[in-house]
Amino acid sequence: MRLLVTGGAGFIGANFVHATVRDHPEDRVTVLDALTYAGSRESLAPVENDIRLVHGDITDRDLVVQLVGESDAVVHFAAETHVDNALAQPEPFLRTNVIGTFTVLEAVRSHGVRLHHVSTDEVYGELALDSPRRFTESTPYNPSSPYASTKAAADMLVRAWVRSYGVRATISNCSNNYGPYQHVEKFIPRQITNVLTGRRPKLYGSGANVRDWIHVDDHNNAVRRILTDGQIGRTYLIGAEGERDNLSVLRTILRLMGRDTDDFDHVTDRAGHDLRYAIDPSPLYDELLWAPKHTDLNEGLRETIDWYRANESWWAPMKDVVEAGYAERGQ
Ligand code: NAD
Ligand code: TDX
Repeated sequence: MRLLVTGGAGFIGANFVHATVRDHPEDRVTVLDALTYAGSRESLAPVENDIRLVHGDITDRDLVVQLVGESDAVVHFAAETHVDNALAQPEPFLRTNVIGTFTVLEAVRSHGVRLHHVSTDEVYGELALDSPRRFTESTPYNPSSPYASTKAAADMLVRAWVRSYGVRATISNCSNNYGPYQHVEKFIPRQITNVLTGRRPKLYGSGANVRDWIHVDDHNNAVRRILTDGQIGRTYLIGAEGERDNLSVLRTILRLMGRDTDDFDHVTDRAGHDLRYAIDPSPLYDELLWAPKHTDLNEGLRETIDWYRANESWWAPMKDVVEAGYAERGQ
């Protein structure tokens, strides 16, 4: 398969490319990535001789049409992804997440190419902490943040292009990922690298907010399964039943790193901070016979801490800039 991977120099996309090169050497992979602050060539260094990396923007219509025309399938990861950045400056989220997805859709429409669109559980809004409910594919969209609303808009465009133009697309909405190559602006890598650089971890509000954690390799395995066996037009929710509140994730990190579990700061809470996300992944288990392999979050965190310890040269150049931005916002 000739695969075009948008956003393949970012966290999840790079891990997807690594797994594809490892598990499907018969595939030919092209990455299209704008190499924004969130993307890096270094994340693809281990596979640089096995893939083609095109430095370009998903809103560049001519480039996207050309690359899609050379592909059998597109896996669309490229997006602006950080909720705190969206709150501070939403415009790039509109451009990349909405116009960028529109551009990809028009290109797959003109060439009749298969598309898998990667999205998030944040489109569903928040659940109450004590609710027995979890998100399913029929949960109504109710996005809270500028980030989530642009991802919701993109999902709606994909659904409309399937129905109106017969585009062969699937959508997945996944829960919070963790693992190697995640940007240090995000919760887990931020706390690990704060400890590694002698800073104190920073918890928003009381830390009662719950996220449903999944290892990035499990997410990517599910994406691959949907790409090959998924039903066109369907939405699949991807999750690994890893609900945990932020305070307990932070305390686990501190414990695994040999620190006092109270050795952190409470900082200004995120505006509109969603309380809880939780995915019901049973259709993926029952219909596509998928199951996560990384089911022990503590073990996954231990491996992730080891990765950040061993790969300081990957994250250190971004760390001071990210922390300066957080400090300006009182976080
Ligand atoms: P990331 O921010 O680490 O990477 C995004 C990548 O997209 C970067 O390499 C960046 O350079 C690239 N990019 C941004 N704008 C672009 C543009 N205009 N043109 C081309 N490339 C551009 O993000 P991630 O965490 O790897 O997320 C990947 C996808 O998965 C996103 O669509 C996100 O919404 C979705 N998702 C993420 C999570 C999570 O927990 N991280 C969970 C569910 C879904
Ligand atoms: O320093 C921090 N302290 C803190 O308490 C940061 C950066 C975050 N948090 C909290 C906010 C959230 O409740 O931790 C939780 C996770 O925060 P993020 O890593 O920013 O993730 P989240 O907002 O949940 O969104 C992530 O998962 C869904 C990704 O960034 C999205 O791209 C994805 O769609």
